[in-house]
Amino acid sequence: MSEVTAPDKDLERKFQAKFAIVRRVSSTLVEQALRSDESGGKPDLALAREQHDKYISCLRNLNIDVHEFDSDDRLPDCCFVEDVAVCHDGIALISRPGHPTRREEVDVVRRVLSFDLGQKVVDMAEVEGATLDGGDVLFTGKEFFVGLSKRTNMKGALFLADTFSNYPVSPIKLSDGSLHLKSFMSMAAPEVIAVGSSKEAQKALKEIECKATFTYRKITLPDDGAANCVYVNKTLIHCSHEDFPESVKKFEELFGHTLNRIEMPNSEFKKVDGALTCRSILIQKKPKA
Ligand code: M3B
Repeated sequence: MSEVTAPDKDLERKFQAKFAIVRRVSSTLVEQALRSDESGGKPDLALAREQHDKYISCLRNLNIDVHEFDSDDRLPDCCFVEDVAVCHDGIALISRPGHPTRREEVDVVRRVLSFDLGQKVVDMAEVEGATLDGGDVLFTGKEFFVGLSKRTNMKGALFLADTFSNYPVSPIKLSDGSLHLKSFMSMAAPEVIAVGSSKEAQKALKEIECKATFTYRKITLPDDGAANCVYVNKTLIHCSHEDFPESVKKFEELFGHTLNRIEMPNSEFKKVDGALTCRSILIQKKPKA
């Protein structure tokens, strides 16, 4: 046997967070945030802010020290901080977001990661033509999968592979219709991938199964949107039953009371392609000086 599986405690540690970065919701989100279509209607600003406050309190209740930044109305998508940095093991990769209107979102986040949180910052801006959105990066605790999408290109994926050179990194080609890899999958627990039922989701999962270095269990949910959840500090934060009743039933069946679960509403962010992972950057800890 050549592959030695990491003991549970080491793996669990990859899903622990002491710090988080979040950013408040811009009033320009309603009209100007990017969205793939208008089918959901316009987000209600007050409700979006209420939902984000709830999310932030939830992180605080999990003992996470949350660094909360003001919104900037020139940056309608700035609350979706996940897309601008990928942080693991004391390293912070600052991305070049794939969409030009989002490029300036990185500045505030780079500053806090470096000066306040002591992370080693690596900047994608140094590589000509590389782009990456954090929403395309699935970290399993043991390896990375990076969606190649409208927002993330091969140069971006290769830069991530160089940055996190201790881990296997596999590019996953997304269908044209998909926004981000994490639009339809994420980690529901260590070694457990939650995935949606759509053709695009299943196709990406197939490619992951082919390329993976390690093995995972999967849970298949009826709704793609519900497959974006956050596992942190031994707690699964997932969609609310108002948003996705069938998928919540599935979470209940599969995890019951074996896992601490929290329901989190996301209806207003969904209208502009936002999900639960998008709304924070989680950081394990400050590296020792
Ligand atoms: C969403 C950006 C929305 C822009 C996140 C992950 C999957 C469905 N209006 N960004 N990271 N996407 O969410």
